[in-house]
Amino acid sequence: MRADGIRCMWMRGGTSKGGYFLAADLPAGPEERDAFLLSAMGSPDPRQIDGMGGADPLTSKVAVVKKSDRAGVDVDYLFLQVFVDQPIVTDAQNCGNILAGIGPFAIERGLVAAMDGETDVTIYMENTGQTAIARVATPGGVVTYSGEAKIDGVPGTAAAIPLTFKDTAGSSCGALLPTGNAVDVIDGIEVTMIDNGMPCIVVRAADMGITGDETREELEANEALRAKLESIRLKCGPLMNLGDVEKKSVPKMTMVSPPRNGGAISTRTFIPHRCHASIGVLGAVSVATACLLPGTPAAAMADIPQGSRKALAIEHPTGEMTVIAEMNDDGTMQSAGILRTARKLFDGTVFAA
Ligand code: NQM
Repeated sequence: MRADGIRCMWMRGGTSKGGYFLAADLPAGPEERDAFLLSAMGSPDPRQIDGMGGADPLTSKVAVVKKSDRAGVDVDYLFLQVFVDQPIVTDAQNCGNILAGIGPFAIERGLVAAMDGETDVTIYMENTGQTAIARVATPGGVVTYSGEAKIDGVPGTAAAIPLTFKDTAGSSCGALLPTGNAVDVIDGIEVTMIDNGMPCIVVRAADMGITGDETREELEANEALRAKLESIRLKCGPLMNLGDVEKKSVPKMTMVSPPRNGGAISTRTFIPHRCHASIGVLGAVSVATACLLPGTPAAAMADIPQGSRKALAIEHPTGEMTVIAEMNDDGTMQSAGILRTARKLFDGTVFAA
């Protein structure tokens, strides 16, 4: 391993946290790279005691960033999920929360020149081959992390980083509805297999034997629920064009129930083996999209605002995440916007054992 360590910035991106690297600083070969990242995070170990990871999939994440050669794109972003308790590093999913830190990181590392005021950073998401635009606060041409924006699941306030996604349908599954159906029946349960940026399986909470009011801890302690979710997930993986998903962190499992607090819908999400403390960004976009598809279990219980610009508050265990959906005339989603924040936590050198 490398006694000299690798340059890295640790950041909170949205409601997640992880290490942000320049691609050129990491070993080029995926095997050597992944071995380094596993060791740096302290995986596999449920406590990640010998590494930087926070013993939670939401804090065991990595971003690899480089200047882009693509027309109209500033940087390329590869997301890597480092499993906590298994020796797995996977690029099989994207992450919209870690995405929130990419704009500031790219400016801080000199990959993108900042404007005075705000700087738009166009980001190619290598995992799914799609682009997002992040707007970063840069007063005087310098990134600022402090501001008045509040996102549920993070204490305090910070500078707003609005993210906009277009054309995220079929990001990993090849189609918004990979089976061609808005509803399929798996293990006797009606499911919506959907991918508008994140492969998700949306089911009624009641069909899974829960109310949807449970805490993350209560749901994680429910072994019977977890077994039912995993059985459905393993059957859906190949149907969603994801192959065998036993060792993959997709598809995600979202259980929906009617909104409690004036939002569009209430959710509890497994990602896929731990329960999310809130909900993922692209996960929320995909669930919001299911709410807009007539005939789905989600649509039947969702409270959907009128108009071609819809604010859909996706309720989750620690509050809500609002998806701003711009609709096409035919009722499909043209683009999705989400407000996030990020914070630089440390900038230095991270070491493997
Ligand atoms: O769906 C967790 C997160 C995520 C993913 C997960 C995410 C997204 O909250 O875009 O942000 O579902 O693994 O970071």
